[in-house]
Amino acid sequence: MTVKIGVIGTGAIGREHVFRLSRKIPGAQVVALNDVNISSCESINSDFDLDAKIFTDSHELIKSDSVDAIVVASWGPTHEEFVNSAISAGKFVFCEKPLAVTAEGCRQIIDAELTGGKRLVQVGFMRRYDQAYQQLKKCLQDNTIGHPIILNCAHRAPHAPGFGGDMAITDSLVHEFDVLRWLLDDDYVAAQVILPRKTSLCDEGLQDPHIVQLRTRQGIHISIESFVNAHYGYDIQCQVVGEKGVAALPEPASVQLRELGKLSHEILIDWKDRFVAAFDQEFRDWIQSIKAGKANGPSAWDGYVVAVTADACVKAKHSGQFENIDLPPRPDFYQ
Ligand code: NAD
Ligand code: ISE
Repeated sequence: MTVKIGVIGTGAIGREHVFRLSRKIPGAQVVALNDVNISSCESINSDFDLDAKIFTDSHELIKSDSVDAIVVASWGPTHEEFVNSAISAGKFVFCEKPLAVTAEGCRQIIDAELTGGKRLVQVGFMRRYDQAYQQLKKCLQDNTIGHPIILNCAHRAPHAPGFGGDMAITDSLVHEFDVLRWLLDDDYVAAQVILPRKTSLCDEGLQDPHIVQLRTRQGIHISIESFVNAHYGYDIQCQVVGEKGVAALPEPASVQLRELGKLSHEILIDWKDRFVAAFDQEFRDWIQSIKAGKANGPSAWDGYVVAVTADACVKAKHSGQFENIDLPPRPDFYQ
């Protein structure tokens, strides 16, 4: 069986996803494209030698009989509308983060899925599919370092063009918010944000870096440095301090060089290179789950928890205080 996919949003990541779905993922075929910028759909068809139907109306693409499942990779504020429309059409939908730009929007998507009685939504939290994070999780599950007590993490990017306001939290750190609760099998109860001296090497008026501190139900303390204009590279760190040892994400593989009086190895620059294998695996699993008839990746509930966490962090950034993260009980549907 081939899963016929319609992609909404063919900008930077939409284009990447079309490429991987049509060239790398068995059992998937991109049959439909939509973007407010029609020329980006046309260039995808010609660059990747596809014959996907170009829809000028996203909702027509979602309803089309020729489309089995939808990928939403348009701008964040449009996601909620398209995901709800896919649920109404009874179709599987993969939605890039954020699921919705407000926690209330995520909650309404959950309600729609619950009413339909079937899990249809997967959110694009691809770090769960990264081998390095999976190895770290296995180490914790095997109890190799005892109970985790403290996490020291960093999310550093070379530059953040177009980032304003609280986007370092709402656009980038959302990946940590998802992957760390998955890693620990835990949830957050409170957040505080510390604002160090600003780097001079970023747009005027932007606060960068931030230190986000999270406390979990189990009492684990998490500290995440978010530094999105760190210049030197794209560097994701996660170190777990346990009762009897320390476990950390392995560094991405790179040749170690001894030359000209130096010992060195490269640091990645682009998040796409760091997580390319994770994106591939995320879509392999998504296609398998569609064939099995039940979405099983990061769910609408996970998208909601991340939105609530991001809201608390933004509030904490402005208040300077610890802010509570209040979550309702998780519906059994998402267990
Ligand atoms: P982008 O601006 O390059 O592309 C977005 C595309 O959506 C554009 O081509 C735009 O024309 C189109 N679009 C906007 N409104 C639309 C509408 N109403 N209908 C149809 N098309 C519409 O942005 P991007 O970097 O590709 O990001 C897209 C989404 O993917 C964002 O939500 C972003 O947060 C997410 N993203 C996720 C990751 C990740 O690591 N998982 C990485 C990058 C981006
Ligand atoms: C980008 O939007 C992403 O989602 C990347 O994965 C992230 O690491 C990067 O910092 C964001 O800007």
